[in-house]
Amino acid sequence: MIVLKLGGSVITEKDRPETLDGPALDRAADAVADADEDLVVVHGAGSFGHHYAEKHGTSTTEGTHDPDAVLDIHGAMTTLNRFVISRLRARDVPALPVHPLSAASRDDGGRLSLPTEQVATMVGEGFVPVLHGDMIAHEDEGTTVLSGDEVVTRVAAALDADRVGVCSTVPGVLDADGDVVDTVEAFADVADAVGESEATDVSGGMAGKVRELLALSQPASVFDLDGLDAFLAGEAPGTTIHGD
Ligand code: IP8
Repeated sequence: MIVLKLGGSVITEKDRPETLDGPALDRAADAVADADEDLVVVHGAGSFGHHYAEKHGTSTTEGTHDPDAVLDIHGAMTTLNRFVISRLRARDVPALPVHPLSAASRDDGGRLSLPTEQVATMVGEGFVPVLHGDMIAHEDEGTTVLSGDEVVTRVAAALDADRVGVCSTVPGVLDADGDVVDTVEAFADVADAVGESEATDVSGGMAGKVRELLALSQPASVFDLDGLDAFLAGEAPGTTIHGD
């Protein structure tokens, strides 16, 4: 089973609020429709979630108790989720939505609880669950942002995924010269090179992604849309991140 993240910056116009990158989403949906293995898809926020999260001053650690803020961000994410599902359904992919706000939470130490039994059962029944970054309840903070990368690592670990793929706007983790790093085994390998994401991103850009993926026991690949078909065919395009 593969857990595939479609980066929010890939499937949306990241600098234009709530704007889909339709051709990019079509390419991703074509690749998913051609995949032979069981899949769980997770998508990021791009311009649907990050602008609202920034507007309301919330992030993975800064909370909000304002229900309208939560509804703005969650509403934008469920809109994007509907777009993703409908493009997958148009290609006969048996995609079903799973919204983390309804089930996940963090305790006062920031530890995440994300039930995954329904995701496992959906996969077992032949569906392709489609989860996303979201707002979730957070003890003493109200609500905070749950990044798609956190969803990826939790689902991959809980369902014992064989491989994890992160489809990004860059062809892999880039070193200081802009070249793709083949393999990352420790954050220190790339700490100097992975800065913050340029566009609005409240959940840590490439640095956050690498940290999340290093925590996995499964190998994870970071690649761009050009690498997606190869990844789904069993190859390891871009950067491979091996945790311990
Ligand atoms: O794009 C962020 O998810 P990401 C989710 O995977 C929200 O970092 C709601 C901003």
